[in-house]
Formats: sequence, C-alpha cells, structure tokens
Amino acid sequence: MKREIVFATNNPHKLQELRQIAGDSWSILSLNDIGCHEDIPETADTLEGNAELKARFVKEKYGYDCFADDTGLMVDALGGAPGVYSARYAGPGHDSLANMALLLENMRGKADRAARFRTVIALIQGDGLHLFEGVVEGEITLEPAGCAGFGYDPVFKPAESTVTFAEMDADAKNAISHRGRATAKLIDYLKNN
Ligand code: ITT
Repeated sequence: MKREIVFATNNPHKLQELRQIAGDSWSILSLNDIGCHEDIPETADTLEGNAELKARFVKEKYGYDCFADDTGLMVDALGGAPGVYSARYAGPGHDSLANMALLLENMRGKADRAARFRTVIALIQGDGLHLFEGVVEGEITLEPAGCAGFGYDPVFKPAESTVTFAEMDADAKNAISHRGRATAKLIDYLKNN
C-alpha cells in the first residue's frame, strides 16, 4: 500500500512538481485533500523557520505527518533580496508578474546578475523535525523568456543551462532545481525511515 503524507502548500505548481518527483511510491495529499483551507502563517524570517511553521501547523491541527517547503530567490547585486520575502516582493498579493517586473527593474544596469534559488523542506514525522536543503546557482536574465513553470522561472537561467527554467520541460527543471534537489534528499530519507 502507498504511504500517505501531506505536502503543506497552497501552490498547485509545487504540488504537481513534488508528485512528479516522488513517483508512485508515495501518496502525497494536498491541504485540500485533508480539508485544510486556512491561511497558514509564514511569519519567520528564515526559510527554515517558515518551512517548519507550515509543517507544524498541519501536524498539530490535523495529525498528519507532513512536510512543507519554503523557497527564496537570492540575488547577489540586491544584497540577497528578495530572499525569504520572494513571494511578497512587490506587495502582499503574491503576484508573480509584479514580482518579476520589480526584480527586473531593480536589476536594470547591474553587471553582476548572479543569483540562486534555495529551498528548505521541513518534515515533521511523529515528534521529529528533519530539514532538507536544495540550491541551484544561476543568473537573472535581462528579460523574461518561456512560459513553463511558475513564479520567477522566466527570469532565472540556471548555470548548467542555456535557457531559463520557464523554457524547460518539467523533468529537465526538476533534475537540477532547488526543489528537485531538496526533494531527492527528502525521498531518500523517507525510503529509509
Ligand atoms: P506555499 O503555499 O508553499 O507557501 P508560495 O508560492 O507562497 O507557496 P514560497 O513562499 O515558498 O511559496 O515561494 C516564494 C516565492 O518564490 C513565490 O513568489 C514563488 O512563486 C517563488 N518560487 C518558489 N519556487 C519557485 C520555483 O521553483 N521557480 C520559480 N519561482 C519559485
């Protein structure tokens, strides 16, 4: 029988990526699947803190073993911004187009375009907390390209690619992405525990 675990996210793109990476051995339940329609607070000032807050919320209120991810885009020329505030860079609306537009505006004229995505996954299993990290290095492009993926994908070109994440198919992105790398560690851990 497939083992069940909750992925505490409201982002349908993340859920789809995770299910694709995890394959058939796990049944990954969404917040919707367990009847959780609340806004889970993300009030910490680190990716680790927010990932843990989201996973603990579900474990404590719904009783399921659960994991959550928090992801940030860190841009060197902007002193690491938008970082932990990536979802709300252009305001509270979580508007990806507005976030990208603001990022490109703030990067106008900057020669150093180095950036990285970092994902932290927090797993709460029983009483235990486990953290898994994934990072991908790359750069911010001069303009958006591609329409696959989500979020900042059209303006992020990983170092090991000639195109942006939004110009890759899902398998190609997952093979090298921050979330792909963190998830591989999570799946490996779950297989052995
Ligand atoms: P949760 O419900 O899981 O919190 P979220 O969309 O709020 O979903 P995050 O806080 O982790 O997720 O995301 C921070 C921001 O980074 C947000 O604007 C996302 O669109 C963006 N982001 C996350 N993963 C990304 C990826 O793989 N590619 C491009 N942008 C990404």
